[in-house]
Amino acid sequence: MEFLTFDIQGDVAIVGLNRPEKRNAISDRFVEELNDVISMAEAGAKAAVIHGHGPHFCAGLDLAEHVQKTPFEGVHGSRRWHEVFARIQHGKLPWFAALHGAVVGGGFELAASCQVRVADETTFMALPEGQRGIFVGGGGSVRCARLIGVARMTDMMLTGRSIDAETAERWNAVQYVVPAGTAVERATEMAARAATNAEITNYAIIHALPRISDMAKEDGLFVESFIASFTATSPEAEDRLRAFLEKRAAKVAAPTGAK
Ligand code: 1HE
Repeated sequence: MEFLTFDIQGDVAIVGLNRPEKRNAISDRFVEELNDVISMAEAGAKAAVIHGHGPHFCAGLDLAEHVQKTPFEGVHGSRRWHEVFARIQHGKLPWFAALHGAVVGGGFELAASCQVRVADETTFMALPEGQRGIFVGGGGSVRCARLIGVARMTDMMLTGRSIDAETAERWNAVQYVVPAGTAVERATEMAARAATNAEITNYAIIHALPRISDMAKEDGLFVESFIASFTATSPEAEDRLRAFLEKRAAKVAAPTGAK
């Protein structure tokens, strides 16, 4: 592989963006390779971590490639990002993004496709499209806006403002802030834990929650009942519920104090 690394640790696929000399900028071929790696992860793992090699997570769109496109090629290019990132957001696996350094433009869009974002303290996030004379095209107007809200995204795009990890957490752009250099380790621990969940429940979490949040309240509640019943009557749920009642399953633990 030219742009990515792939490894499996237990049930967790570890995907590394590996174009550090260009700060992991995403070209068309990079997107195609990511698509292939998603298939590899789905075939061999129950959860996945995505991180960046080198000093940054990802500098977004490969700007050198972008300037050579016709308008229509640009539309197809953006739609391809949508297709591939949708395989992360609504695929078979929960994805944990381990962030450090720049998480910029398309890098933020990629991180926003994952279900959980773990940022180390060096992380900064920005949407510099306004400065470059372009617009988000990797799903940001939907995914980033739903995470941080339209007003904050508008501010980031108009002013070119860059936010640090603490602000990103306050704004809901990431769920965890961890010490520098530990994001991959923490994300991998969480992914390994998620991999032990019932597969059908993980699938329901990934697919149902974002869809239900887009629905009207009554529709969401109606859909929830079907998913709740479908999961609870699966053989796996019966085994797990029996294990709890027979005191063979772990209890819920109080938080340990670690953030
Ligand atoms: C790149 C790219 C890139 C770096 N496309 N080549 N993204 C941006 O507007 C972000 C542009 N990048 C930066 O602001 C900085 O590179 C970083 C803050 C991310 C990192 O800074 P630094 O000092 O560590 O690295 P550098 O020296 O700026 O970059 C190293 C090399 O990577 C350099 O090339 P070189 O030939 O001089 O070694 C840079 O030109 C190159 N490089 N970023 C191409 N993005 C689907 S729509 C999504 C829309 C967007 O993503 S817009 C945001 C684009």
